Amino acid sequence: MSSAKLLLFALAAHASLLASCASAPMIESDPSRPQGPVMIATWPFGRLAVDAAAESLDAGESGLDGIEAGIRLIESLGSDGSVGLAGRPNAAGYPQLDACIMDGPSRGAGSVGGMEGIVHPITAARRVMDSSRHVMLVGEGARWFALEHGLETVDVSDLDAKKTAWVERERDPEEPAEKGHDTITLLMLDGNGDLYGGCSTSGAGGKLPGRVGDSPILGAGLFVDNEVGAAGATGVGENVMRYSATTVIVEMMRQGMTPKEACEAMVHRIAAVDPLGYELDVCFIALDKQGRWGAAASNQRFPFAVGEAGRSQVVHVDAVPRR
Ligand code: SD4
Repeated sequence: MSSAKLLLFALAAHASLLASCASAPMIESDPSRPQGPVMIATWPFGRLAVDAAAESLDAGESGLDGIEAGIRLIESLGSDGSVGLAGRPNAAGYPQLDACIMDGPSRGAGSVGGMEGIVHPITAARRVMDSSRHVMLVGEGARWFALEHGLETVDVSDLDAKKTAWVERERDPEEPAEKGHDTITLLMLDGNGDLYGGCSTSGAGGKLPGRVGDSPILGAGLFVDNEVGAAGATGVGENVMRYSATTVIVEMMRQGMTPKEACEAMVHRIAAVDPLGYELDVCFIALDKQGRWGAAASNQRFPFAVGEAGRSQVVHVDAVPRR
């Protein structure tokens, strides 16, 4: 697929999702809901991932297939320009992509970091899990592995044009540097009560080449424990990875907190010690073994998507009240 085509998809998807975001109700999970697949995903575009994952489950595919299908869709659409090859380029003008996937029942995991030119990093991460004896591959090695496994790549000349445009814009003092970032993180409790998760991002716009964020780091951007629950992060990765945030959220759920309480406690815990306090820019989502879900954000209204009882919606939490 050409990167121009990816970009067009991205713009169309973003426009339609902005509408659903504007009306997102503030909501918490309903503990009386019927059992069945439950999903939660970051940002309004997460709803597309939830719906695609539900379709995959309906077609008889596994929970892990559902996670991969949901995230692949967002990688193709480019979300709001921050997932997949339509995502934000690094300081040298190329998108370097991060992704990981975790399989609760087998405790399997696969991850790629700083990978260039591969359309579906989530599939590369899954291949690392399924077809190698490793958990994480980075940079050139991740790209080589993905190509060896026949994964889709792009016309490099497309990327060169994008790079030139990016570098020219960065050098132009009149143009504000493009920053920003988002991540698709999708968590699922399937009908068998097993947990799965995955995430994918182009990471922080304008990042240094070689910078890897929290998203592909197990226990930072994503953690799945089939006994307890799953948690995912979005926001500035540097503010997440130092605290092993998603591992800690899962451990707090193990101690009896609800997903929402655990996400909020993690924001407070980081804000209490981090020099940035509540200006951290981190958001968390979590889902437990009972199908309860919740989220918290440090410094912003955080919209996210939920799928349960056969329907999906975009909801939101406000920034946690500061202590
Ligand atoms: C990163 N955590 O690379 C990702 C970016 C993100 O909302 O999630 N932004 O730092």
